[in-house]
Amino acid sequence: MSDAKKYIEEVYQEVSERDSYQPEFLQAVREFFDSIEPVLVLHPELVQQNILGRLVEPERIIQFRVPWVNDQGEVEVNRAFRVQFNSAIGPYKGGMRFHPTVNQSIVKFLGFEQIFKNSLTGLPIGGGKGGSDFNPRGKSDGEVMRFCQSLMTELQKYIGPDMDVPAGDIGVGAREIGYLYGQYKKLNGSHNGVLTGKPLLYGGSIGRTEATGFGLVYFTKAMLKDAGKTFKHQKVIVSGSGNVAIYAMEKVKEYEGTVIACSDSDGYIIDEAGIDIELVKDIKEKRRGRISEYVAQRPEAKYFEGNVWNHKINYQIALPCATQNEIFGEAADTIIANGVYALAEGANMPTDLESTKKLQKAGVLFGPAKAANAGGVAVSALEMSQNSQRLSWEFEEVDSQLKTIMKTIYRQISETAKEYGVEGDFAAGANIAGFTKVAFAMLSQGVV
Ligand code: NDP
Ligand code: 2IT
Repeated sequence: MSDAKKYIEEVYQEVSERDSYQPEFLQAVREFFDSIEPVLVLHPELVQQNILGRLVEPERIIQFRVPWVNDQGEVEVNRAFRVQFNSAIGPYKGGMRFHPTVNQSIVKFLGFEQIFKNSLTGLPIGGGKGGSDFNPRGKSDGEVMRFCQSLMTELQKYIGPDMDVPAGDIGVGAREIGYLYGQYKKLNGSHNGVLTGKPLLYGGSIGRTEATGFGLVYFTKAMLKDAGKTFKHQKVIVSGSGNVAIYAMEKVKEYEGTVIACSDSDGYIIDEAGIDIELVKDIKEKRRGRISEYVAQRPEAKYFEGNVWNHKINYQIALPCATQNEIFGEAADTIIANGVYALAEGANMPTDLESTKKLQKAGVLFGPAKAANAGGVAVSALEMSQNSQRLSWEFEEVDSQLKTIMKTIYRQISETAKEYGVEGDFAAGANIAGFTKVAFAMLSQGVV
């Protein structure tokens, strides 16, 4: 075992004892640690300065109470977090997630991966993430507003346009960002770029809503091109039917692929004629309904309960865009048997470790989340630039920068993989390329 490998295992042992109750966080650390040995072999100073030991410990975690009054006049209490993971290359940047499963392990895995994703964008943003176990499902606009106001009353003490800039994630879209921003402004008396994903009326960037989904497809297109393939006439399954999924589907359609399925947390629809994206938008964005409602208006489509990745049907490209570990157990075997040759992660960590290995071993082109879904945060950083300039760019400007960023990320991770002797392993390429920049920034700033 090399000294570098020994060091990696020592740090992993330490973190797995210290955070033994945080399985998702440990999963993200394990996946990352498994690729970076060659960097540490080349640069023993990173070992000597204990960069990994410092990386796995967030600079700061804030946990707080969010009390609010529901429509029945009862007082409810939720728990919220902001993890300010690493600010070596810029202010903390990352989304807020509202979902009943949110806990410290979830925000730490997301914040940890965000460090390297943000580094890959080439823009000056550090890694952060936050969220709450608040469940927006079935809540009225008034309840969501009161919850957001209470959350921001506390969070505003710890964020700022040059310090920490939250955005959306699962359960947090334009409505929630609007309420959060309104409360921040009321308490601070100033308009500034403290949140991204704002409505266009006051500082939002055109193209941010579409950015993660579009960016995912731009990334995938670059990955396919290298393999001599395109989206044209390919059948695609997208999981989820939220922000990322909807705009991924839209771009796949523009590139002449056919999306034959999408899902939500209850089940999925198969529509072999091609998903009617406007109908999905109407159900999920406008009515906040369930994907099962789709078949009432498209009788040729079928609804199934369960996980779309276990469905047996022939298709070529998989774009998981729902949540962590949605691809587990037998799902990877089914995906491979279905004829899939490319999978790119729109969600964060949607593929568990074992499934990732299975897919890569079977020769499936694998686009890791840190690279493939970086388009959202990249356009968030462009929103920060526009806010600082007090300008709004046109859609074409934002979209063309997004395209360039996604193509550059693909090139960077594929070249890095080649350079480090793991050609075609884009997950390793993303980890190494994302890590190198952060590690040397930390090194140059001393022990802080
Ligand atoms: P949304 O809240 O808009 O949509 C989430 C979708 O995923 C919904 O269809 C939801 O179904 C489904 N989903 C959520 N949780 C689960 C679960 N436990 N099991 C099965 N399905 C689930 O979120 P986004 O589209 O913004 O986020 C989707 C993924 O993309 C997340 O992993 C997020 O971290 C990641 N991401 C998001 C970015 C962004 O800019 N928004 C940027 C980069 C990554 P239901 O309606 O039933 O809850
Ligand atoms: O996971 C992610 O990159 C996001 N949810 C977007 C973060 C952001 O700051 O736009």
